[in-house]
Amino acid sequence: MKQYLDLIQTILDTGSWQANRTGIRTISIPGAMMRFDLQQDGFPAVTTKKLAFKSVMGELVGFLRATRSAADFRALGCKVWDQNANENADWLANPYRMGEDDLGPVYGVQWRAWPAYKLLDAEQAPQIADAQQRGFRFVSAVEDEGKQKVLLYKAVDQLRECLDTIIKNPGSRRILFHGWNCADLDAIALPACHLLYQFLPNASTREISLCLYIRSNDVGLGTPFNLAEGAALLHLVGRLTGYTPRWFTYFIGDAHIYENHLGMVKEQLARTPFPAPRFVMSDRIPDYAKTGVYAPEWLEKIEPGDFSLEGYEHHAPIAAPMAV
Ligand code: THF
Repeated sequence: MKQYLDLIQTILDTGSWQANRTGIRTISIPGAMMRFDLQQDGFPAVTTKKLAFKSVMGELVGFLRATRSAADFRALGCKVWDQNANENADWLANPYRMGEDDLGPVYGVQWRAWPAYKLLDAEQAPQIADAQQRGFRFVSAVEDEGKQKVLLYKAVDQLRECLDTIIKNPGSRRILFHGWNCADLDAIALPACHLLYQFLPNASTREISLCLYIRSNDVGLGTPFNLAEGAALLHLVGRLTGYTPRWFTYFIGDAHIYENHLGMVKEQLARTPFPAPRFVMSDRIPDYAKTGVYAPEWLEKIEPGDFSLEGYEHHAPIAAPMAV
């Protein structure tokens, strides 16, 4: 995958060194972009080292199931959350941490069950009725700053709502889900890195694209995972809604390489990339384009083994430590 190697080279050539929360310095550039045509270019799996594909798909399935425990990620074949759950001193001391392996309401919780509250004036009956009609449930009557209010709550399944909109209103430019919940930043092991996913279906071409924004990306370890996850998610959403996955555009805010990953990335620059593999999804996932059956429950039913790579040629694995 040439774009990944170009990104590494650009960071090494033009980046600046900086300290950060982990104690391991990074060289970084502010702002980077990669764009893949999934029809022409194949699947964006790194080939200049071995991508831990099973682990990546385990993580994606964990997100889709709103997982908040490193133990649940492990059960899905993904160990990359263990250190963030159990080795970060700030998180270990955080009162919101619910014991061993807990991560708090990370990624999937926000994707599938974003906690939404409304504190409405008790006299505004039409507003209360409208909220209830949209799925908010009454929690309690409260007095706030001398006024009578009602508190309503809803867990918003942002991802499901994206799929519904792709089906019903593909021209919408609002088909997105967000992982950055300001109100929960104090209660999680790690604020979301990949945080904004926007789907762009086109009902004329029957193609669907994805723009992903990542505020901070560990180019040595995180980027290969997040690239594969975004592309796999676009394939899955396309299958469930009847669109062919097309453009995957990947934006990074702080694109960085940790000092102790320099050997790994330089070794990759010395290797010649192989042609991209093909991404294959199990036939048991209903194809909306063929069956006309809308089955969004597959967002939860999917298993890591439903995803595989065909013709994945790669260089030898390179191990590197994750900065905590
Ligand atoms: N913290 C840091 N420092 N970097 C990250 O990329 C990162 N993440 C997630 C949360 N915190 C982070 C965790 N994602 C690996 C891969 C993804 C991670 C964390 C670690 C990793 O070690 N990969 C190895 C082994 C994989 C395996 O065998 O399972 C690899 O070779 O790819 C960014 O989302």
